[in-house]
Amino acid sequence: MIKTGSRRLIEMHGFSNIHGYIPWLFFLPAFDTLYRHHTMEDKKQMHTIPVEFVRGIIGTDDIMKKRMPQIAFLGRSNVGKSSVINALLGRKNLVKSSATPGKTQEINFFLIEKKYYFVDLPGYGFARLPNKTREKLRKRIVWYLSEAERKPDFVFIILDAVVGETDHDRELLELLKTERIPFAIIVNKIDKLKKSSQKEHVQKICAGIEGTPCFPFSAKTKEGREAVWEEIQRHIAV
Ligand SMILES: Nc1nc2c(ncn2[C@@H]2O[C@H](COP(=O)(O)OP(=O)(O)OP(=O)(O)O)[C@@H](O)[C@H]2O)c(=O)[nH]1
Ligand SMILES: [Mg+2]
Repeated sequence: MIKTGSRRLIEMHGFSNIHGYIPWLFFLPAFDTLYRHHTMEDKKQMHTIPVEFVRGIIGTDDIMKKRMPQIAFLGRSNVGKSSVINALLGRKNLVKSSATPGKTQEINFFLIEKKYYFVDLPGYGFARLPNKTREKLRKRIVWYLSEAERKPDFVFIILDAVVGETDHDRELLELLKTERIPFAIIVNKIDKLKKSSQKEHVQKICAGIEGTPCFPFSAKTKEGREAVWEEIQRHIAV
């Protein structure tokens, strides 16, 4: 029965001739890409990207031996690193965010789709944090970027759209360049800017960090989510 059916199909489409397969073979990767893109979009829309909090670390840990890509989120304290991760994953409180700077103190690993990690880091350089806490967090970040067994595969540096780039950000950019870690900028909290001058303002911030992909974003309104996801897709290669 099946044989008859498939044979008829073969005859109808001329597939019995081996040359008939060749043009179709060229289309297959394109179909595959389209299909994968489509399902990823659907998952984001439905907030069903599988996420699992693995653990928070403060130094050497077995998780660094895993071969899965790490996408890290870095930035000044209170800039919205944890909120950006929540917005990207379509969750409200997966990652704890807070109006009090210094909320995230450990290096938190989230396993996404069982294939790659989002890494939420503590913030740096918040003047109102006690010196001791600031120094401890700074050391933790430097360890992760330059001394750990494995470096992040890609880093998003998050800037505050109202504040722009600070000396602390510049210091971090230099470190990333020295360590040859690829990075992009997310300009977060654009909802706080006046609509009329938003574009110009963000462009000015981005222009200061020439040659680096730069994404306007709002964790509050979720604006910019798609563009950031497209960038992530380029670096997870799974
Ligand atoms: N208006 C607005 N507020 C935001 C946005 N993103 C974050 N926030 C607020 O900024 C504050 C800090 O957010 P977090 O996500 O905790 O910031 P963080 O960078 O993880 O902070 P630390 O863990 O302390 O370094 C919270 O009160 C958030 O609600 C945004 O896009 N727009
Ligand atoms: Mg945080």
